Amino acid sequence: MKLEDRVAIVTGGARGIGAAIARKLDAEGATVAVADINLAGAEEAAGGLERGTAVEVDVADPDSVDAMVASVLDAHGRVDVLVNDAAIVPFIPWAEVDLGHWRKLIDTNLTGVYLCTRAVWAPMRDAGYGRIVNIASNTFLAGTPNMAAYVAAKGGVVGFTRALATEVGADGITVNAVAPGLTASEGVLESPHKDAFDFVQSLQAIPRRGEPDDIAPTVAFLCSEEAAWVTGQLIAVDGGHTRN
Ligand code: 4PL
Repeated sequence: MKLEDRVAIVTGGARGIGAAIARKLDAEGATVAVADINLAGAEEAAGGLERGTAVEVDVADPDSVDAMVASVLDAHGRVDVLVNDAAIVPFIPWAEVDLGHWRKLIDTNLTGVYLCTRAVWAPMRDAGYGRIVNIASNTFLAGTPNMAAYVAAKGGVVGFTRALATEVGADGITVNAVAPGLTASEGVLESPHKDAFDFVQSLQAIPRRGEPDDIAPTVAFLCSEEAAWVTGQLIAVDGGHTRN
């Protein structure tokens, strides 16, 4: 298997795309720490895995993030893989965006990626090995409406991915981003985004609904040793909705 003896953290792993990623990394042999602000959800998701553990984290809170990574290092002795999936997915017309919303989205969706990455970086550098995969969004490529702060944060995630990759490549650490399109996660299905599936399907090369399990294999590849020569990249995984 691709990830035997590897320890992975998946933020936002309690449900949706993060949970699908946690299942796939587990199936490939990794020990997966399911890290989520919803501890009960993380425990349920981890309970369905071969080697899953649950840990609570608010990715926007530096102390919470540092404690989460410390607990994973304490339990497993290493962190080989970080998947930054945790994010808020809003549906809010531009006219209703205020500074509070803007700051909250940037704090969670962009600063959260920075904080989690910062917390795993030193152990990865010391080990001379690491795989960081940031879950961006094809909304950054498409300019999707009703989520301006989200799209801005995801654009920031792509920029951070490119810049960090350059600085940590010599330490054996790769940093990549995956851009899912509209995906039938629990969060999307309980939001107004669920009404966009027909329209988005009409733009895709492959005319069906994207599912969380459609995203996970590309993430798992980037988390594997075999992806050693791929870094700083953004890969859209969206049925051909966008191209970059
Ligand atoms: C195309 O990342 O990529 C809606 C909601 N539509 O969160 C997303 C598209 C949404 C998306 C996304």
